[in-house]
Order: sequence, then C-alpha cells, then structure tokens
Amino acid sequence: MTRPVSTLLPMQYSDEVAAAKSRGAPIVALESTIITHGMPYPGNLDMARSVERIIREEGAVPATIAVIDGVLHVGLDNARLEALAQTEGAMKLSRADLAFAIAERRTGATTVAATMIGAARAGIRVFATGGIGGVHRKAEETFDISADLDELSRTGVIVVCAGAKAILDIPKTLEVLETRGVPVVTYDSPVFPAFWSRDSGLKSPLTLNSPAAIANFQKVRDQLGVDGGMLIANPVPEADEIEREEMEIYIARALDNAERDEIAGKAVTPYLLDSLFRLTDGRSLKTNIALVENNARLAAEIAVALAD
Ligand code: PSU
Ligand code: MN
Repeated sequence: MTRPVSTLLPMQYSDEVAAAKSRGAPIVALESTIITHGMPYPGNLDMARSVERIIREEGAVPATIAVIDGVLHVGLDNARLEALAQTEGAMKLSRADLAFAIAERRTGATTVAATMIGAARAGIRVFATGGIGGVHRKAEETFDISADLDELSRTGVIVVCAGAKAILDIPKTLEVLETRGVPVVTYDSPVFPAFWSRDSGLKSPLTLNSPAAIANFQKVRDQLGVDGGMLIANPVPEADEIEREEMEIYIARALDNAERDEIAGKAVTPYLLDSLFRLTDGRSLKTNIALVENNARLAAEIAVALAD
C-alpha cells in the first residue's frame, strides 16, 4: 500500500518511507538504473535487497526510486522491486526525460541525476549508488558528458559513490566537478578511487574521515547558503577490489568493442558494464555489488549523523 504525496505530482511513498518521513527518521535514496541497466537478473535483485537491508541495519530507511507506469515511486515494496528487477525495456531516465516517463505513463529506472531530483522532491538528503556518470574518454570528439555532473552542481543531495567508473576520463570528470562547484570528498583516503579499484592515481580534492565530519561539512554549506550537491567517494573494500592495471586491460577491450559496435548515447555505460562483466568472468559484477553495499552503509551513517 502506498499513498499519493500530492494530487498534482504523481509521486508515491512506500509505507516504510511515509512512516520514516512522519517521524523524521533518516532516509537514504537508492537509484534503479543500476538494477535495470547495470546488472543482470537475478544478481541485480539480490544487490537491491542487500543494500536495503544494510541501510535498515544502520538505523536508516531505504527509498529506492523508480517510475512505474507513470508514477514516481519513492520507496519500492518487495513486489515492485522484484518486478522492476525483471522488467525488460525499462527506460533509463535522467533530467531530460524523467517528466516524459511520468507524462506518458511509462516505466523507467532513474539514473543518478533523476534519482537526485526525486530524492530532493521527497526531502531526502543522502543517496547511495555505485559510480556516477562522468566525462567519457574521447569526450572532446563525442561530447559525451553525463548529466549526473550537472545535476550534482544544482540539486542539494549528498551522493555516496565509489568514485567515477574507470571507463571514464577521471581527470576530466574531476575538472568538470570543480568547475561546477561540487565538493568531492573521499572518505578516509587521500586518493580518489576508481570504482573497481581503490586508487585512480589522482589525489582527492578533499578528504574526511568520519560520517559526523561529512554531516558537519554539509551543515556549514547550508549555513552559508551554498546550494547544490556533494560527492562522497568511498573506496571499494580492499578484499573486493580489482587493481587498476588489471582493470585497464579489460576496459581497453570493452571500449574497442563499443567503438566497433558503434554504441552511442545512453547505451554506452550499460554496454561497457556488460562487456566488462563478460571479460572478467563476472568478477567486475562481484566487485560492483560489494562497493554498492559499502556505499549504502556509509550513506546510512551520514544520514543518521545529519539527523542528530
Ligand atoms: N553505477 C553503476 N551501475 C550503473 C550506473 C552507475 O554501478 O548502472 C548508472 C547510474 O544510473 C548513472 C548512469 O547515473 O549509469 C550514468 O549513465 P550515463 O553515463 O549515460 O550518464
Ligand atoms: Mn552519456
């Protein structure tokens, strides 16, 4: 059972999220593109359930966001989560087409950008994901820069990720974030992580060592009236990482395949992730799941610290 938030906006909270909102409990938003376009079934469903469980264990409430039959859901009950994980042909929604999917009564998964918009509308300040979109390699030719970066600059949500995916041009991604005024804070490490690996070879712009310090930084930003989002980079646990040098070999092959198959636009990131899954015999997926779980835990801790 869910209830409408407003008669104007077709947005529905799950019972669990509605209850959390009414008692002011910490909530962590979760995206759904990672479920529909980022991982194969049934691993995607296991991942979606385990991140929700971790967030509850840490004393917060999970809110997975998706558009189902034209309704923007903030929090998915079990049946909806299960159905979404098996939906083929769901749209991949960003700022440009979130409203389109609602207007046309479609079903679509939200990327980082669209999830931030949904979270902000629902008053949720913390969001956990795997890796954000960024500036693609050869962007100087393709102009392929994820709308996630623009969204981070304008929407006031803290996004916890494992860095930018190593398939991207990470130095250029950090440059764009700096230009747009997005704080990039690596958790407990001086180096910026590269998703599957703990070290991108680049120094992190900022470092903080506790959820309380991150919450405090956000409070000062609020006091100063500095709006927009903030990126928290949380390195994948050592036991689960794939070293950068090794990953780079697979990435080069995946990028070659994408060029050969003339992949462009929204299809690029899902294509590369799937290609890497196969090139690494599933290891990249195991690492991907481990880092999302790790991010869910930190995001919940930050949400709890913000509520204090
Ligand atoms: N991180 C993952 N898996 C994913 C994504 C991120 O581990 O599937 C998704 C996110 O939804 C992110 C999107 O917003 O990829 C970026 O897509 P693009 O590069 O087309 O902007
Ligand atoms: Mn793109």
